[in-house]
Amino acid sequence: MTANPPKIKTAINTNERLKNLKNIFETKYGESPLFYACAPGRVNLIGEHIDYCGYSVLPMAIEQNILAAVSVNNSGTIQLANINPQYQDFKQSCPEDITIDRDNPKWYYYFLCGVKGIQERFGITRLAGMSCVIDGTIPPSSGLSSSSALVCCSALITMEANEKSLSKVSLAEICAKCEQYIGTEGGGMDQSISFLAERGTAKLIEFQPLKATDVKLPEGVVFVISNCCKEMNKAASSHYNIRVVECRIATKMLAQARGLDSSRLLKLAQVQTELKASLEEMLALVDEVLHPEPYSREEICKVLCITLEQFSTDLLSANTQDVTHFKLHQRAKHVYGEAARVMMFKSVCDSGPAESIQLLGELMNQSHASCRDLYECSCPELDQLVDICLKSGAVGSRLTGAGWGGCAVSMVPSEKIESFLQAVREAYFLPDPRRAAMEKQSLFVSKPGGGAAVILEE
Ligand code: ADP
Ligand code: NG1
Repeated sequence: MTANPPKIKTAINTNERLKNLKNIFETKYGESPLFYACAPGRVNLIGEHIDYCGYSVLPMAIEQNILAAVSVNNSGTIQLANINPQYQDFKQSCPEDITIDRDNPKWYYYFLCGVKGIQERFGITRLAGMSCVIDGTIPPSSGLSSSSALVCCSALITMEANEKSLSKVSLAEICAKCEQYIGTEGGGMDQSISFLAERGTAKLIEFQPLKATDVKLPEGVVFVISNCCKEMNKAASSHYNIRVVECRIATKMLAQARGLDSSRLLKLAQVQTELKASLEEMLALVDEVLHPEPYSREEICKVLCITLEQFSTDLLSANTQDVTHFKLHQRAKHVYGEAARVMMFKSVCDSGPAESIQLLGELMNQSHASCRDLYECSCPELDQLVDICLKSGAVGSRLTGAGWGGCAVSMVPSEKIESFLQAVREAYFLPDPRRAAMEKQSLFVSKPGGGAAVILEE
């Protein structure tokens, strides 16, 4: 066992969930767990679909997490079970090169992503054998980062089981990379907040270098998460990677137009850095250089002076090979506008004038409109829910996470919280039996929670 952070100790007998997990573990494997690990999900308050473009985001960890009980042995085998019967048992003796099947993103592949990340980081040829039972409370495929919490938890478990030690920043960086083995070209927001979160504060997450700064949320408001009850599995669809690809192409088109070496640049933030321009100037540049009509492959290749084959291999991902048209103007407008909104949100939180709550609400509403109209990552259910939240007393409301389903986050004055919850319940959940059945876990207040940790039994 390593003696380095991140680690917390908890009084296991006072925690019903841990006790239950321990019982299930003992029944399943006939031994006691050696340690536990947990990694939280998150809600992103503002800054959507810009982490993979190199821009800062502003999430907070939520109480819901992935919790795992673990024992370690020298069998070289990984055995996984899940409290939720929807996720089947898994057992595999781990080779030096772990294979992740992108075409079939089963739950245990997310776990294996974390194992692979640590294995590669340390060049481990023979992994410690591990038996685990997983208990997750984050609604899956709902924009609250259940997949990343599973990857982060698995990396933490693998590090601990193999008696290695890493800083939280290194763990976050490794997990951001290794989750990509599942096929989604995500940014690093989810893994960063899962490791770097601290109870009681939201965080501004900056990339390159990765850094998390406390953001004090205003007094007198609470943040409410509501799930529109439509799931969207990122790895099993191409929506997400299409956006990543569109941003990559827009990067190259803008770079080319300004005489930069477009072959070197991959992210929209890099173009801004190279040009030493403000975000306002970047928004003007997008209007000047890119047209709103979708671009065909041929047009892009002509501008970038590349062949169709180079286009497919260098710019597209495996699951976007069939896409024929790309909306570059709209996507780049969203990214630069949203990046500016994040910085404004942070500075309003820092300066805290009396009217700040109204300003923060407006920024959240603008963010939703941009996600819906420019980035096209909302859906009718989310738009309806956001609308209902605003009519029910929220000062600001927006989709959170990848979108195309999943959750909205609303900022609500504390004194209105009960009437807000009741109004949303009545307007969105109760009229539909399926939603009504999911209401308890789909509408809740969220406070900034703590980060991932290994938990040792006392
Ligand atoms: P999210 O936005 O929540 O990260 P994704 O669609 O990217 O959603 O990932 C969801 C996937 O993560 C699930 O389909 C499942 O494979 C895995 N997952 C989430 N929660 C759990 C859990 N409690 N146990 C096992 N796997 C989980
Ligand atoms: P969720 O909502 O957890 O699937 C995804 C990406 C983030 C970020 C958001 C959109 C992964 C693991 N997560 O989050 O990096 O881009 O969408 O802001 O790909």
